[in-house]
Amino acid sequence: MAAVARWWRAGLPGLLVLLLLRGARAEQTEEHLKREHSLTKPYQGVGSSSSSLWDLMGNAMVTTQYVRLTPDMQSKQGAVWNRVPCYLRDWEMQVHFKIHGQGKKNLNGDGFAIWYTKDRMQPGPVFGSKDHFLGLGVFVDTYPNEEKQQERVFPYISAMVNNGSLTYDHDRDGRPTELGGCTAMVRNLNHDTFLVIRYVKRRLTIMIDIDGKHEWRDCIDMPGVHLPRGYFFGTSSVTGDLSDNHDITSLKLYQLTVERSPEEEKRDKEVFLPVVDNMKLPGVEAPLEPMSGLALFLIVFFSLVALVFAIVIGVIVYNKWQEQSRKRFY
Ligand SMILES: [Ca+2]
Repeated sequence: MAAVARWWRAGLPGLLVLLLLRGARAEQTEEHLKREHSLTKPYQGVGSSSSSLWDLMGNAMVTTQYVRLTPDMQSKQGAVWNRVPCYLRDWEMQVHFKIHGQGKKNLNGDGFAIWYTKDRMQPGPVFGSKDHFLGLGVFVDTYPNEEKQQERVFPYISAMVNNGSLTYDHDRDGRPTELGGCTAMVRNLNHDTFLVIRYVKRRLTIMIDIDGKHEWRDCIDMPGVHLPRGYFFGTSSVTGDLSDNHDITSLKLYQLTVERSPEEEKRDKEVFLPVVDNMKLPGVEAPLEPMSGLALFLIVFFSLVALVFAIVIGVIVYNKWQEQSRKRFY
């Protein structure tokens, strides 16, 4: 998969090469497709069967061609969440999506989010899902909320890792907490649009294929992202005064098999809260190790010794002082 992306980006010409690579891509990745974490046509049982692997929420609805998170109407909110927690260490999520509506540029909103979080099925203000989440959120933000922003062209894709303590600043389009991002003109296109989130050896890479050329374009590349295992994949969307159809054609989750050196094994050890290296997330100070019995004994012992010592010194000083004052008096 990675090799294929590199070949594509190298811009090799020729239809034959392209076809071969496409074949290789399908063959190579199909083996690792994890059906329990993938949402594909015809969305068997989604929203109707209790045995489905996916739950619908809010205004989300299923058709034969897509899962519509929100229709192009004001004040809608919808989501679809995987029921099965993901315990893979290295994975890739391919999102096939379509955003379209009547609104002219920048008169549409709000976009959608792709989640890998502990908190599933909880409506809230972050693209229709819970704020102060635990995990990763990738946002395809189609409406610029921050007023003075000439430097950033929307739609804009950004990512955020949260340990539950951070607030997504909606009025500033999440700038204070973003790991990175890129502009992506994804609305009202006639060709298919894709986004891929790759998480390998603690490196988070987000790429987009939105120009109809079957090429992945880099968007975010961030090493040192530590995400716990056992979180849930999901996607959510919200509309406000402005709206769009936010449609998910498929979510395909691939298991990636990589070899790790002993050092990498050590570096990639399990975490229980999301952490990003060299980035201060408030409230993640490591909890103090519970004190051992010996340490506690030593602290109490030396405190007592110090106390006795202080009392003795105090008594001596007091006696001396009394003696002196007596001398002075007589
Ligand atoms: Ca926004």
